[in-house]
Amino acid sequence: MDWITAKEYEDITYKKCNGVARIAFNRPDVRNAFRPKTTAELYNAFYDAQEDTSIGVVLLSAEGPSSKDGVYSFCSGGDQNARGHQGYVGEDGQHRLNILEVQRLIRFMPKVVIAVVPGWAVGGGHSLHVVCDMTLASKEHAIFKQTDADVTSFDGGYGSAYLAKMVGQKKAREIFFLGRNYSAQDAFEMGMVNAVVPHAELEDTAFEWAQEILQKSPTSIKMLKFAMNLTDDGMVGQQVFAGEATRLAYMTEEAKEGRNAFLEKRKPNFEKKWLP
Ligand code: S0N
Repeated sequence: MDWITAKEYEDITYKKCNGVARIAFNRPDVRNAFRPKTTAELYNAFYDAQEDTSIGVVLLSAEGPSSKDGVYSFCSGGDQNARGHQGYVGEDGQHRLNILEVQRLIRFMPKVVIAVVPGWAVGGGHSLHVVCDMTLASKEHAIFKQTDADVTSFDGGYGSAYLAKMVGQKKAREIFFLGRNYSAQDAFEMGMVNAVVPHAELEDTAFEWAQEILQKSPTSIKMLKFAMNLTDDGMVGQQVFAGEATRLAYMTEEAKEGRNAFLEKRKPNFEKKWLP
């Protein structure tokens, strides 16, 4: 794979190759915790990947291991050093909760996002893997854990309620109420990991999965993602799905006639085809 750096950042790396974008946490010495700078960079990179028509799949991964102790991590959630009284404090002194904006972008972007988990996925880092469309995990090093109730910094949205839809109510409550460690195999058996992969093959496997998806019809993939989101996302899910239905309608002769008739100040002449 010949990854090309798409943009230089401080807290993440961002590369592209053959229809795939790879966005990776790059603070391995703090288990890839995110601070406001990290979330701003993530949002910027995800938005770029969404807008780039050559990109069909995004991998959310992590650099590592830690230079201090050789431990691998995906993400350990919000950086507790940056945490103030109302959120996470950035260089501008403002308190923000902007990881939720990143979650929404992952959730609503019309492309598949795969979490590639090489090590610890903890707290808000666990929630990020939950919100991704699929998860691949390192057999040797991935550990899934929810510490939200230990540090009073909890995700009551996708991270918990959507997780419960994924693994079932009892298991989700166990994950949050006990805060135990779960291996990649445990997570696979619960249904929150798609595949357990030998560590050395993790990134290649993620790239291969992406290449398989890229062979499919982009419209089908997008509509299927939005359809599967819809029932859990309420009116916003309907809005996202319906927006794409409108786009498809724009492509019909009927829609062209409706627009042209308005611009030409005449009555539309729809060919009356009330298809069954
Ligand atoms: C990941 C854990 C389990 C790893 O344990 P291990 O291997 O024993 O390593 P440590 O020695 O603990 O850590 C190594 C070094 O990394 C630093 N570090 C680790 N995690 C963090 C972190 N999250 N923030 C800051 N630093 C971190 C350690 O301090 C240590 O540094 P040194 O070497 O200098 O001693 C373990 O590390 C762990 O439990 N980490 C904390 C996990 C955690 O509690 N995360 C926060 C959970 N909450 C959220 O993420 C909230 C999410 C969120 O942002 C949100 C969600 C919904 C709505 C709003 C929000 C919002 O607030 O925005």
